[in-house]
Amino acid sequence: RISFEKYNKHDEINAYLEQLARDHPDVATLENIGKSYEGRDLKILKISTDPSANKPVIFVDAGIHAREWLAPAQATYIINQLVEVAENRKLLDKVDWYVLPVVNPDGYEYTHSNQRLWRKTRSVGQRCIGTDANRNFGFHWGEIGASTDECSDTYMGKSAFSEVESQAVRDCIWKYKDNIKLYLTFHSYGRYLLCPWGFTSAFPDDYDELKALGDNVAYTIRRVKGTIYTVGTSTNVLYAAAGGSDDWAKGVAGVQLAYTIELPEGGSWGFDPPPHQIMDHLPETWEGCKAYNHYIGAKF
Ligand code: 0X9
Ligand code: ZN
Repeated sequence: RISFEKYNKHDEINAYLEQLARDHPDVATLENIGKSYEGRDLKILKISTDPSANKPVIFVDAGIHAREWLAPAQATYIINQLVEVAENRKLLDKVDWYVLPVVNPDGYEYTHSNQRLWRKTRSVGQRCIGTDANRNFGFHWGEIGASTDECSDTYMGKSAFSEVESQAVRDCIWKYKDNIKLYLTFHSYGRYLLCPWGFTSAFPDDYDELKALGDNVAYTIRRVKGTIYTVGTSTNVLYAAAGGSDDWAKGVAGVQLAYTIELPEGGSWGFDPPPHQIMDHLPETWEGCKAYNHYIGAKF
């Protein structure tokens, strides 16, 4: 059984996915989408009551940044709710969910064993280790808010998609791009619902829809216990940073609706709500996910 009273290691999360695929083959299927730099399996759980029905897909990933521990916990909780809670099965009538809980397992494990605030991948460079995988996607790569210094926490990488982890996310989204209608990538912290673009202050031409949906989700979350999210484009409400997965999903793969969700802060550094506070956060965000689910089910 998975626990949300602690932060699970990568192998515990993957073991949970394996167990769900074994115990619930009617809704949960595992797909290996590659390996991390250090050789850890990147596993995506496909949640569908009828894979042949070509339903719209909500694609979720988390943990692209190693230290943002609440994000993999949130993704795992979404899986738990969709697969193990009977009353939530109805959410799958019109929608499939694909969830990759830990994009960057090497970094995630490193934050458990060595350095709590590590952010990047663990690929070995000339002088320093790691690339910021969320500066490594190939859309306006390196144009703004990314570093060419290998040792920087926001290092963009030696080329677009230099990292096997960003390649794996790219290839998986590309493979299912005709069905993916919504891309959610979980980060922390700051309580933001960010939509493209992150590489320019210009607004996408369908910004009104992105903003209205984001506002609806933020309102849904706020109703739970008052947590307030800010909604807007990355550049306009946070900062400009090119090479993010959200911009690539929308700008290249054509996933119209894409959001980076910055979960709430906690603990000493913002990235580390103590274990007993994890469950203060996950259920309210899940309510927001249900609002997304409803929108996608109604629209497509
Ligand atoms: O800087 C980031 O990658 C994200 N914030 S974080 O504090 N989790 O590092 C925001 C990414 C927003 N999206 C783009 N800039 N494309
Ligand atoms: Zn992040």
